[in-house]
Amino acid sequence: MRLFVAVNPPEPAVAELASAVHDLRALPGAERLRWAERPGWHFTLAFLGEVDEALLPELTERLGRAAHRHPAHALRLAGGGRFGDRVLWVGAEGEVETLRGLARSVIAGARRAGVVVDGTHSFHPHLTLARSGGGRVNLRPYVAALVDFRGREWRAERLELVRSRLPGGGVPGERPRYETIAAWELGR
Ligand code: 2AM
Repeated sequence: MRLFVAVNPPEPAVAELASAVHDLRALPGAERLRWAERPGWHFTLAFLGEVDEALLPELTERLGRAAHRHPAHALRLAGGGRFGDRVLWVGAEGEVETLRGLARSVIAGARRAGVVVDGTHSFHPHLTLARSGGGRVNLRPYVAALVDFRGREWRAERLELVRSRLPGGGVPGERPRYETIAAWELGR
């Protein structure tokens, strides 16, 4: 099964972001972007890819330990950026170092459980808002529109192991479905 490990912002922070995204969607070219669906907005700490179900018991054990070792921490959604012209994201401010440490433990734990985790990219906390489909869209105006976005503070308290089911029917524009299959309170 296809898995990733994430932290999800709580509803009040999501609602503020939704209002900023509503404005972004009025910018030129917005209809050509694939917008991530609001219920799935998350910070990916590690993308695990296809994981053999046999590894799940050890993986969940190790992720639970990683969650235990890092405290709940204060974050806010703030600013924006892009990965080339492919991905538009909103960033995080606050106790980001704690989130980074958690991501490192998650990756190390997953590896010890036998999962092959791509380690070529350094962890860059971001919540993906939109991806460019085939059509090239200049993302700079979107990033500029997010510069002043600074949401309320919230506490990252939960680590989640999420299953991603890719759309099967080949329906253009269909999004993956996310399902949390295990979760742990941080620092407990
Ligand atoms: P992204 O937000 O930067 O696109 C579920 O697909 C999550 O895992 C997404 O948030 C995605 O990050 C992340 N991810 C990281 N590497 C990925 C990959 N190779 N394929 C799909 N998703 C990946």
